[in-house]
Amino acid sequence: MKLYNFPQSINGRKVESLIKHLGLTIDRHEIDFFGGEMRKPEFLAINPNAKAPALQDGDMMLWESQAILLYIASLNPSSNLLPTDPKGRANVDRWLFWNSSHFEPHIVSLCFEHTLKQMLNLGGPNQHFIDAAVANFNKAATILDSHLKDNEYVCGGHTVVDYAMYPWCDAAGMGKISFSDYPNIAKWLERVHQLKGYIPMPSM
Ligand SMILES: N[C@@H](CCC(=O)N[C@@H](CS)C(=O)NCC(=O)O)C(=O)O
Repeated sequence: MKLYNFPQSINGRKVESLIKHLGLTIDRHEIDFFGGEMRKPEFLAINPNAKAPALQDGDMMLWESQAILLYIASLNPSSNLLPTDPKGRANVDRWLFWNSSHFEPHIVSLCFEHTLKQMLNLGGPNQHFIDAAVANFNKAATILDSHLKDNEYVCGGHTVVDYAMYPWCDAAGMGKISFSDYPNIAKWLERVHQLKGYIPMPSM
């Protein structure tokens, strides 16, 4: 197995966390992000989306960080990070789909508008996008905060979902948002920071 990633990739940290948690030794290719490697045909053959992370396992090229999490966890069932009973698995899928549809994109938009755009010389923040993303972030964070009031981790016990969700939550400051109004999310994040697979934010 070979992981294609670059150190600043927040989505890549989801996968790196699971690999660290499981203590797996895998091959790695560090992508030259700033040198434009992801736009080259060789990388587009691995991930046509020109994004990291991507995983190669034999003849399979797998992209989308959460799909990679599910794949690696399913190869390591003894880790108990991916329930095998249908209801437990449906619960994991539900929160992963919710994360990628209703939660993470708003954090990503705010990080992009406030920080990443300037870093990549793509112009200044767009207030219209910011207002919409803040409203949507607050709506989703209210739901997650209420859920975490009675759950130690997102799916009760620790699962791949915690590794899928924490890296963008850690990046919230780049999007000028915080979890100070969401104490149960803040406490969950503190718990995740104690887990074996936790990897702190690199400098950007
Ligand atoms: N939904 C994808 C998002 C991947 C993604 O956006 N990765 C970022 C790094 S965190 C990237 O490669 N961005 C480069 C670009 O968009 O040019 C996933 O979860 O893997």
